[in-house]
Amino acid sequence: MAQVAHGEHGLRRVIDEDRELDGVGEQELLDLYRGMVLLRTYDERSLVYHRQGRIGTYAIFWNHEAMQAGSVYALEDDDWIFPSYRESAIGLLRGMPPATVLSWWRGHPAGWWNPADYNVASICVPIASHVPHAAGLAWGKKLKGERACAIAYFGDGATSEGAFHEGTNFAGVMQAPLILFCNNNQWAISTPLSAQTHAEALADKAVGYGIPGVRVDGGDVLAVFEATREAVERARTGGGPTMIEAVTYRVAPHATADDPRSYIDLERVEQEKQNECLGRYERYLRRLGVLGDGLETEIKAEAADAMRKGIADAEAEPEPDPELLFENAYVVPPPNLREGWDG
Ligand SMILES: Cc1ncc(C[n+]2csc(CCOP(=O)(O)OP(=O)(O)O)c2C)c(N)n1
Ligand SMILES: [Mg+2]
Repeated sequence: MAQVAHGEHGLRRVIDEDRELDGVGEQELLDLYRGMVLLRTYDERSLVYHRQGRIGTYAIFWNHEAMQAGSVYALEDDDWIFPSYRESAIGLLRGMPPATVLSWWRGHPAGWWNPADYNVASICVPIASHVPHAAGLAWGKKLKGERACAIAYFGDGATSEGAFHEGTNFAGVMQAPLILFCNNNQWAISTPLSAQTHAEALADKAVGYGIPGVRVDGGDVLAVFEATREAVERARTGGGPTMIEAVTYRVAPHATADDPRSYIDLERVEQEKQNECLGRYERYLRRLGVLGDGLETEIKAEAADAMRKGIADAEAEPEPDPELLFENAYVVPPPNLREGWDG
């Protein structure tokens, strides 16, 4: 395993360097591709479903698929995933039905899965608050002598939150088998990275906690996979946590409720779109002769079918009982709530 230097600033790349990875043959390359296409299809269809009023506000992750699929592909099924809202559909890579995630965005209780069914924790909306949870779970795995590790996903903005620092410090001190995966898309809603931090690189924050920090090109699915595979190996062999900063650029609005035209550089967005992660990977696979028109069409049709079924299943869910809202909120419901409800 390559030794990762503390504070490595250059972005690791595989696709643009036309490198091939050990242990990654045609089958593995295509499995990764299927995962990316599934995520991309989920994302693009979700935007349409939102516009049609079939799901609520939705956090778009277009051009984040390489970070999500590349890192999950380096895990085993026993390893735990802690997603933020940006990785809402990451469970699909573990066999979660699209209807479950769509139900989450519909605010329907069918969207709350049992985390132990997939080793995927609940989607976290309060920024960085899942980092200490992930550190605790990873430490627990170590205490029990289990092989599994955990990965927590968060954004560049999350690195300014106390919970990120507490969780990262804790993981470092306990040498918990944790991967801290930062999707640095350079925006936190309308706050640019330059207003977020004066640090040269977000990966440098790990160094202060005695943790290796690695920077990768977040649009290069194989570079993400390689960096995560090394971090997993480190975690499993008692080497403790690793922070991965995957650098990319947000080319979509923060969410469907956002209009970035008032703050973003639209020329830069257009430029970044030209090199978006799925197209970049497709060109690589074509260069290798692994992907052709027929297979691409087939894989995309499969994903589109899965989404059609997903939205149909989500919409077929019976209306939830409004009492559920209060079911887990109070041990003893206040009398005035009961009166208001009944009357
Ligand atoms: C604790 C907390 N504060 C504020 C918010 C409101 N909020 C939602 S998304 C967001 C920006 C987060 O940006 P970043 O961490 O870069 O993640 P990205 O959305 O870019 O993936 C903010 C401030 C929140 N959800 N939680
Ligand atoms: Mg961000």
